[in-house]
Amino acid sequence: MSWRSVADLVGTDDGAQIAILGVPMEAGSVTPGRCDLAPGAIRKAMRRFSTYDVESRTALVLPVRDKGDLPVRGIMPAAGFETIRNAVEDCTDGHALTMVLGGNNALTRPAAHGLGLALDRVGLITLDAHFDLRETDQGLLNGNPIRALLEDGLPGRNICQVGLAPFANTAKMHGDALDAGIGIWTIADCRTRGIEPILQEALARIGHVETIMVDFDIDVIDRSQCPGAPGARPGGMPVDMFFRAARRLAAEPRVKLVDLTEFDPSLDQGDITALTAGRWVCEVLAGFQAART
Ligand SMILES: [Mn+2]
Repeated sequence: MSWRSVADLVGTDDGAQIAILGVPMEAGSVTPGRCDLAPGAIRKAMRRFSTYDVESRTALVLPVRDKGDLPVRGIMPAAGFETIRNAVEDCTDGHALTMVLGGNNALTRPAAHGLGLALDRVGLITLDAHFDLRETDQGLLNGNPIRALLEDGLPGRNICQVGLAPFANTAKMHGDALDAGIGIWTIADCRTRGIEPILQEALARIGHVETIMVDFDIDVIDRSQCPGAPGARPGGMPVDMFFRAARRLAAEPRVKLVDLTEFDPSLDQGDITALTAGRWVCEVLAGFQAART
């Protein structure tokens, strides 16, 4: 007898509480690669997970609406803005939780706008090794979505950044983040204190916002556990901590939108990163189901 896989939850039911949307954007990456292959690789990996979680003794049962992939391959982030914003808005209008499968991290800016709210009512939590605060004078890239959102009017005090890595950012970016009022937790903070109290603190810090987006840039994960992310480095977040963060954040009622970015299947080894991304889907579904149904 074959088991029921997480891919079997996915279908065309418009009444589903959860939607997934593929955003295969690759253009505008500081290091060129093939992030556009990730939505397909993640959907394929989902077939390799059972719906049953032996640890919580529960099975995933909620249907998931697959909204397909957007035609953004080869399109620069500035040109793809409306396509992504509009499609994400269509998802967040009709579903309690939308999961965006990237694509590079440039998609986070248009996706945040897809919540359809004034940005002062939106909170953003990033799990990322980087501030993503590169200047925008050379155009929109995967290295500057947070800078672009600040420039769009997202208040810095509505942003929390978790998992920042040493020797992967600049003093200027750090100073700008502090000046903007962004909440900052380094990877050492995560290791020393554990991820749960940090996420509690982050959620409390943005207690004033109505809706939250979480950007999961998989380059936050330790490189040995995430070879398919060009920006991942040794000393990053242990992958089990990443999974616990996904489950906890998906359980938060204000979280309506999550993305997974920077997975480049062409760099993967032994399907490590594909299976990590697939497990991320499982954890998000588990967190949502446990707390919000
Ligand atoms: Mn990033």
